[in-house]
Amino acid sequence: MSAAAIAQIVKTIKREKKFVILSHESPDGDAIGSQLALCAALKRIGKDVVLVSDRVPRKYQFLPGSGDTTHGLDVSMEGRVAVFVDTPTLERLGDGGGMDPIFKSIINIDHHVSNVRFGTYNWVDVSASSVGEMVFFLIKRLGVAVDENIGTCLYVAILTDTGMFQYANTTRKTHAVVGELIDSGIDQFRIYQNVYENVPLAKLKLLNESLKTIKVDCGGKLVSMWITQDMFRRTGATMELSEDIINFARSVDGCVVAVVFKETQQKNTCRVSFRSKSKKVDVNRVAAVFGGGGHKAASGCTVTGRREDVSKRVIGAIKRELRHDRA
Ligand SMILES: [Mn+2]
Repeated sequence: MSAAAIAQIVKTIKREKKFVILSHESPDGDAIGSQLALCAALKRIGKDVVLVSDRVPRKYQFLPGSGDTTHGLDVSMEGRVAVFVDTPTLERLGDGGGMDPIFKSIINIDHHVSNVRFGTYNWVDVSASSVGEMVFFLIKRLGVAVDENIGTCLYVAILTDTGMFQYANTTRKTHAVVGELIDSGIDQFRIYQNVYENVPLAKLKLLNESLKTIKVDCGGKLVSMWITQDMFRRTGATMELSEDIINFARSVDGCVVAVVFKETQQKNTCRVSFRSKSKKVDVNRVAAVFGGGGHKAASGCTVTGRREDVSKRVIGAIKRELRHDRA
C-alpha cells in the first residue's frame, strides 16, 4: 500500500514541473520542517516550487529557506501540483481552504490517523513519528542527497513531533533516520537552542497564569488547564506561544489525559488540545466527538459555547474515553 503510494508520488514529482507545498494553519515544527526540506529537495532537481505557509513561528525562523515562504493562495498557484504535508483535512488549511480545485493534482503526505485521503495520491503512514521521517525517505527516493540544510529542517520536524524522542511514536526507524541526519553535518546543539531555549518572557508569564488553573479529575487521571483571552492580554503572549503549555499538564504524576482549553479571539470559541499517555486511551476519538481529530496520543478540536459548558462537555467525553484505561 505504502510502497505503491510512494512509487506513484515519485513518478508524479519526476514528471511534473511546477509545485506548491502546503501544510496546516499555525504550523508546528513538523509542518514547516517537512515543507522546507521538500521544497529544497525539489528545487535541487530543477523544479519550480512555491511554499505556502501561515506565519512561521519565531523559533523556526532560523531554518534555512524560512524567509522564502508565501502567505495564502492566489491565482498564480493555478495548475501547479499541490503537495500537502502533515495536513489531515483540507479544513485545516486556513487561508487556502476552498482553493483546492485550482491544483493540477494533489499529493497528500501525512501521518495523522484522522487523515481523510483528500489527495489524488495519498501516502498516509500512521506508524511514522513525523512527516519529516517520511519526507526523508521520499527525498532519498528522488535521488537527492540530504545536505546540512535539508538535514536541519528534517531534524526539527522529527525532534518536535516526537517531543525530543520521548513520545511513544519514536521508533528504531526514527533513530536510524536521525543518525543519517547527523551524518549530514547538522548542528544539534544550535538547533536545540533555537527551538527550546529561545523562550520569550511573555510565554513564561502566560505559563505562570495558566498553571493557576490546573485541575485534576477522575482520581488524578485527567489534568486540565485553561488559557483565557484575559491571560493573553495581561501577559502580551500570542496564541503561538501557548503551543506546548499542555506538556506541563501531561507531565503530572498519574496523568493519563491532559487537556488545555484556549479561548480564541472569537467570542465563546475555544481551541481544545488533548494528549494521552496511555495506549488504550485514544484522544483522536475524543476530538472527533467535537468535529476535530489528530492522533491517538495527541489531538485537538474547536468547541463553541460558554466556558463552563465547553468544559463540562469536553470533560464528559474524556471521562467516557478513560473507561478504556481500566486494565
Ligand atoms: Mn506531524
